[in-house]
Amino acid sequence: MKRALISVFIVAFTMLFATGAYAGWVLYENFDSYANIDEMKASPKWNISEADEAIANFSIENGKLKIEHLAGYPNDSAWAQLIQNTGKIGGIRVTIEVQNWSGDARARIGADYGTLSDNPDLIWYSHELRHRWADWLGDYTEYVRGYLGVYDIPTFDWVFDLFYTELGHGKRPIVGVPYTLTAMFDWGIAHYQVDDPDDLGKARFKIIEEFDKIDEPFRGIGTRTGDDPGTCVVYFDDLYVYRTWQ
Ligand SMILES: [Ca+2]
Repeated sequence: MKRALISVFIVAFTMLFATGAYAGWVLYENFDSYANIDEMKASPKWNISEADEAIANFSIENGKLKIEHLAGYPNDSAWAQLIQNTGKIGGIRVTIEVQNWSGDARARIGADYGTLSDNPDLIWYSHELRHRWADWLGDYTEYVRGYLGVYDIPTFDWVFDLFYTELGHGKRPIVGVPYTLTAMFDWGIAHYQVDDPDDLGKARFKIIEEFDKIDEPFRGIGTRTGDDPGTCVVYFDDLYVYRTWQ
């Protein structure tokens, strides 16, 4: 009986690897091969639009992607969008280092989680480093923020929140320290985790709403400022993606 069971496993694993099916973390980009941003933009892995370049300067510096969010663009996002087989990207892990920031500023991972099943409203996922004014503190504060919420399609107006978390609020400085953020958005779970510079913990949310996947969902890394228009200079490096089953 045991022997038969082992044989079944051997056959199953052989089929698995013979078909090339694979799930797990793989390096998507380390930015080391690009001499400049034009080479990165020519890669089949990335899209940086003219609209993104209007509000932020993108460049390659020391094997990292540098994004400088310019002053005077409140509530605007600048993205480097992953475009290679995005339907099979169930997670993104990337190291983000903030050189400086002011006002309401964020450096983040963003993704379409899916759409609600009873209407086309979008479930939006983000995991980010954040700098903002805190009334309770009478000063600016910075922290890691995880968010999941529903937005109307086609207006992209906010409809309701699904989940919000803050990891390590005020425990560590952020400027000048590389943070490795793990974002996962598959299997009906929204997962947020910080491993470096310290284990700042993790948070998970189980989506109970019925939802559908999107064929070519948005996956990106980038910057944003809010109502209190800020600026930021941020480096991204060593980006891994979680490839789901083929
Ligand atoms: Ca690099």
